[in-house]
Amino acid sequence: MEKRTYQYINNINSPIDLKAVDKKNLPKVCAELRQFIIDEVSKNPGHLGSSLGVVELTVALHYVFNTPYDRIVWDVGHQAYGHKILTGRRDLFHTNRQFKGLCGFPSPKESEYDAFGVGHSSTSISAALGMSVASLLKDERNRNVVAVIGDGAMTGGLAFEGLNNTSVNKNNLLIILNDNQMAIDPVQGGFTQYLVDITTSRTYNKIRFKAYKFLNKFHVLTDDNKKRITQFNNSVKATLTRQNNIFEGLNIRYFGPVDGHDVDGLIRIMSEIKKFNGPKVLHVITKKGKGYEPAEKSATVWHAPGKFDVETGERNTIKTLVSTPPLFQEVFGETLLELALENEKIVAVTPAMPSGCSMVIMQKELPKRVFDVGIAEGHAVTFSAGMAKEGMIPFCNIYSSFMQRAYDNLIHDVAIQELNVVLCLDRAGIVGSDGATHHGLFDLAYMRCIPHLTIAAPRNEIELRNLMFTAQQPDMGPFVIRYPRGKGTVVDWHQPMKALEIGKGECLKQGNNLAVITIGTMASHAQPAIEKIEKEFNTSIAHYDIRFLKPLDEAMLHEIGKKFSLIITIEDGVIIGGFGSAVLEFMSDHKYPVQVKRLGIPDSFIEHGTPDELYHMLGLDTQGITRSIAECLESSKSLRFETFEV
Ligand SMILES: Cc1ncc(C[n+]2csc(CCOP(=O)(O)OP(=O)(O)O)c2C)c(N)n1
Repeated sequence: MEKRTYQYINNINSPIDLKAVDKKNLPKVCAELRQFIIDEVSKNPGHLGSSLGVVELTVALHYVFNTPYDRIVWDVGHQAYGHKILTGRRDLFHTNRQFKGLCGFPSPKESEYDAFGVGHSSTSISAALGMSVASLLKDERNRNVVAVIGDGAMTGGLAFEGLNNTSVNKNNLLIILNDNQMAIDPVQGGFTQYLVDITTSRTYNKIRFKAYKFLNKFHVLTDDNKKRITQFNNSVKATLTRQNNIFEGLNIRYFGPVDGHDVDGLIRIMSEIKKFNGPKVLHVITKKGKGYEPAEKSATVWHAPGKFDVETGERNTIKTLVSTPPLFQEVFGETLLELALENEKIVAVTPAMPSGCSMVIMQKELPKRVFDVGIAEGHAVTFSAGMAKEGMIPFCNIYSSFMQRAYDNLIHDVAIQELNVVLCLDRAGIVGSDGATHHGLFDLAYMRCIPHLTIAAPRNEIELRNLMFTAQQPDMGPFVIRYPRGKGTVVDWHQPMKALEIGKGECLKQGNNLAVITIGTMASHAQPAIEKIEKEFNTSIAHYDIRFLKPLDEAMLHEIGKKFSLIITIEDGVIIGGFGSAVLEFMSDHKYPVQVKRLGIPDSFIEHGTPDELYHMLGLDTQGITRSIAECLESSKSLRFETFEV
């Protein structure tokens, strides 16, 4: 690819530089910014379509507002690449999402321009409202706070809670609703249709904007009469379109819809509405992937496309002649369909991730039994509980870190009632370049303490299938299956399924000097380490796969407690309260005189990087596990080492 020269953005190192650009040249700034994002993301993968869609909006925001004093809170933050590039991070952008490089999401630790840390959806209105209210309390009346939220993120309950609260607190919040009719997959739900409806009443919207401007000019748009004006607006709107404006109904002034790719128009309207006190919404219509044809045509694929050729739009999908193990996600998707074809009680629920978790496979064949409920994890769990109460068997697939949103739904709506919801936690463990907000490291610890749950972690694809098969059998109660992102270890995975005994682990290898107990796919990290130590030091190590975190295989743990004085537990989750803690508690409760060394995630948030880099850093790759086993053996004096290099 030819090296491009950028006349404008190469000289923009902060929004002050941007403000120095003549307004008539801003479309050129936008074109360069867009090209820069495309070039960089083609070589160093990340989110693409969303950032392309908000290029003009980003430029306009930094042109109009006085950042970082004014706060811009990006929802999710996957669309903030342009923001990062314009706020002093252009030259570092090639490190985006890499180990020790820029974070793929706004992060206040990285820049004062990143007003609030994000990664999970639908937080922007609540956070920005809090900031706006705090600013008024501190008498910083001239501070503007802007929440930029997509129509996908608007489907999350938290966004509505924020809206509801916005109307009662004194604040100056501006909510920019970035409406592209897409989440990762097409946006689902009534609200998206509602946005289409209000978008079509342009004449009414124009009249109202003019009225606002007029009233504001003569200082009659006070807080006292604002409510009456919005109510009047709503009644006019109701007469004209037989529909109320939901924002105006909540006492939040609504502006728009406006063309989100007209940078000049955006600047004009933002400069205007900035003058109005009180909460307001600006509805902006954009195209996801704008300016790059393949991304415009196929927004789901180009949400996060991996590496690609800028000229041809060809994506770097790995082609190999050698058979490799499939992704856990593919196995989940294929197996779900297979089971659903046999068992008509099975339904599938996803909070807006049908492609990511491969539920699209079932969606294609059995669309009536697949429910994309929007970016609404709490609702997904309670909705599944409702279906289970009526005798269905919902497979509710939620990414492990997003499941944190639905904790009480799991306890209150599923576990207490012992409902047969099969909760499939995708992306458990280290996820890689999405980083701290997305690693699925807490689930083992936060699930283990909930009564009535069965919690399992397959060590390979065949076990995933067997666990799914087991979970859909009658009267299983709440059943959690957590598995990682990416490939497992078994190529020939498509074998007949069989039921597994609940709470039964497996001894993968007998041994005498030390017991290693792993959970899930950590078995494949440990296995070569065990072989290496055994070979080089003439010792014998047993390896057990616990498989079920709950109920624990007590018979197996008694056997281990009686036979060994040294145990190493290995998990891809937090050490505090996780699987290793469960073993430690068990050994203590049963008074076994054993030393339990727990390997897992320490008490800190893990940043972004490739899984290999991160597991290496954490000592959870084969090399690190080898070292830990050696150290353990050495400290116990059951084996003497003069030198040991790993
Ligand atoms: C709580 C939570 N659930 C799911 C996701 C995954 N996710 C990231 S972006 C996205 C779509 C967001 O859609 P929208 O807000 O419309 O932004 P767009 O990508 O269309 O610009 C989803 C579902 C997330 N980040 N957080």
